[in-house]
Amino acid sequence: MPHNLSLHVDDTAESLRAVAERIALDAADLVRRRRREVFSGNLAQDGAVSSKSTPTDPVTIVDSESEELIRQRLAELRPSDRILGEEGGGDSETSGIRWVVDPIDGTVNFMYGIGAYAVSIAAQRDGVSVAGAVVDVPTGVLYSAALGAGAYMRDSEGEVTTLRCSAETAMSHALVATGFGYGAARREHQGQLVASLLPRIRDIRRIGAASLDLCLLAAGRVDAYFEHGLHPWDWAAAALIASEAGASVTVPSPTSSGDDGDITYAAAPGVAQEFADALDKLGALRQL
Ligand code: LIP
Repeated sequence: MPHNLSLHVDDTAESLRAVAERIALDAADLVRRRRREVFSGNLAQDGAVSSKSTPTDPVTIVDSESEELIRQRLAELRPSDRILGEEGGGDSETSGIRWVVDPIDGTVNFMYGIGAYAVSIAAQRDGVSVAGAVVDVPTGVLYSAALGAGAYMRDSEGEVTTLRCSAETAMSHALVATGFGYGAARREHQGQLVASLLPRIRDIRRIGAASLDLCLLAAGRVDAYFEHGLHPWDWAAAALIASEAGASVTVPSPTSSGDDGDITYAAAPGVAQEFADALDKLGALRQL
């Protein structure tokens, strides 16, 4: 059911966070319901799935339905703001307030029924994220932040927890999340990079959704994250959540697209410098 949208909406970060939360929760409700209707196990209705940049880069009708709902709600609450969405696009202009939307982050997981996909909505002011919400669709857990006001997690029972990164101080003990692009050439480079990093860290986790990777960092469930070639909608909300939880976070420029191959990386403060130095020594700070 749509959540009550009678919000007093001004341009403060807290007000924008409330809008992002409400709409992300509504979109997550739709995605959860529509998965039951459109998929039977990992078998989709005819015509429900197509591909984008490569045959293994999917988009489903539910991605489009989720983004349509998000755009409708934003048009009601924030009619003069710009929107950039994974499926519907948008202008690259970053001045003023721009909403950056991933209607389903982790679409492959969504298709296969693997419980790690999210709705991500961020508000940016002049290209900088000032509010963001990520909803873990299968669990209903909401991650949220406003610039300078901290980050928190609200579980499906309504329990609210302030998010703080882990206290890890040794990279050799760090659990590191990462992800891979859809193009074969970039994947080859990414695989070589992971192989070089693996002996230097505790282990790798490949969750399959950048927004959830960064929220896990914010919650102290991984100690660092890196990935090349993310689009703004992958990181716009969760990078702010991780930063407000105390992580050191580096994101591409707001006008960078995933095609540029820029790196996004973030780490708990105790391992951030060592992690950044290791990436630099491996040549990973350049575009892949
Ligand atoms: C996904 C990212 C993830 C990456 C995947 C994919 P999508 O986004 O969130 O980090 O490793 O390859 O790009 O395509 O599911 O919205």
